[in-house]
Amino acid sequence: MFKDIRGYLDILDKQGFLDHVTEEVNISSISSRLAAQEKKGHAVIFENIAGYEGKVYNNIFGKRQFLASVFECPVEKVVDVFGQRLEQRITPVMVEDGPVHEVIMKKGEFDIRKFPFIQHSAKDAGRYITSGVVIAKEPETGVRNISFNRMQLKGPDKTGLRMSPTQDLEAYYRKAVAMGKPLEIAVVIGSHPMCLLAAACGPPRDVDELEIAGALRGEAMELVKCITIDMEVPAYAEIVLEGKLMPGEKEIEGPFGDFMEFYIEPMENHVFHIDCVTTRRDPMVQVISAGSTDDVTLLGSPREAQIKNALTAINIDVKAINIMLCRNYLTCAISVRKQIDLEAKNALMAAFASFKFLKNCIIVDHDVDVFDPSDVFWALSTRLRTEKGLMVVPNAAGFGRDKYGIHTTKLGIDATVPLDAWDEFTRITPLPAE
Ligand SMILES: Cc1cc2nc3c(=O)[nH]c(=O)nc-3n(C[C@H](O)[C@H](O)[C@H](O)COP(=O)(O)O)c2cc1C
Ligand SMILES: [Mn+2]
Repeated sequence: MFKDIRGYLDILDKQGFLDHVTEEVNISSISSRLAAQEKKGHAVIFENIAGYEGKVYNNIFGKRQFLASVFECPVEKVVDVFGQRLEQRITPVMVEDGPVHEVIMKKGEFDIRKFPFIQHSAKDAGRYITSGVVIAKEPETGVRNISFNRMQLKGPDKTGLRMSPTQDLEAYYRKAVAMGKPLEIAVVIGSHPMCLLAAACGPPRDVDELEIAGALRGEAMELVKCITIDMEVPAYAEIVLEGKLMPGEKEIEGPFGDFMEFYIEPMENHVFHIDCVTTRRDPMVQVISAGSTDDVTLLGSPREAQIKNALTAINIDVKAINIMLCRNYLTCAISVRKQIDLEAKNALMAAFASFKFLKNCIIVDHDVDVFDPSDVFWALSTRLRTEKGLMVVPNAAGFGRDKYGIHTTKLGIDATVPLDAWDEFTRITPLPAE
């Protein structure tokens, strides 16, 4: 497998899926250009940003088929390979040195604002680090955690940092505070795609997610020791910020446009103090807009694997699953080959049980293309028997930032054909060509 993000971008480039923007661009124009790029479905790299050091890349998961390059399997097999590898662990290996230490800058020698991190949405508080993978250690056991956390640029060596109360990182931080010490963290920018996926997948607490990154890659992550903190980071990353969160320190952060396409109000959040920055030569910065294909792929694709595993465990014959149907991971369409007439309801219960944030789930037959929203809506309008096919679960735990609150009502829809009625429900097909 490719070693780092550069190797991955090379693959996309060879496939004709990486657009190079070589003309000089203004940093404030990048956000709207990303939206256009997303429609096109190609990854993009901005190579010349006026007044800034380094390149910016985005849309690395621009098409679902890109995941086939990441997992080195046909696109329809990604969910299975992902599901199998999520169950495995490969312990990282320590290496003496790595490209991420080609440039080392101590406090006073760097200004993180010189990197081309962008402002993503019109009303955001400013420029943000959006692709930062935070590595932290459980203060007592030393078990590593990796997670995404947005960071608002606040100074040459300071950012705001948002962690939700349910994140493992927050639990580690609370423990450090109870022990009266700062929580050291390393923030990785320019990660291997498997490292990004491992950071987004949120397994049960106290699993070293770098072992999951290794398992997803099928080979151990190579790590180097940090310069100023007791932490290990991927040797082939683009940029690492080393520093700490001080006990009890909070400041206003935000507003910030999130993946549901609403703004999060300004709030008291943590502060990240940076002591050292290390980079490769000519480092590249990944930017991830909230609600973009990259964001939704990172959030959604591990959940597809997890939900499919849960359905397979109760013998539901899943043909395909798409949790990115509505540009987030709150609504899922699943096509199944039904074996028992009412088992779509069991499939719905398993799906809701296996992923708490899931708000709506639609089960369709195997001949419906869950990757084509119009086909899913076709099934709703032709095969759903509304009086029988709805399953409403009032007031279950859902996604915390749902505008209607964390207790949401879940809607399950069985839009499948009664097993004994296939003769009437078989779709027309074109006359085969001679
Ligand atoms: C691009 C991106 C940005 C994210 N930003 C945040 C964030 O700012 N705060 C947060 O709590 N979770 C954020 N998440 C979700 C966490 O990464 C995710 O919940 C992760 O599983 C948490 O891991 P942990 O529970 O092991 O700490 C983000 C996810 C993605 C893909
Ligand atoms: Mn974790």
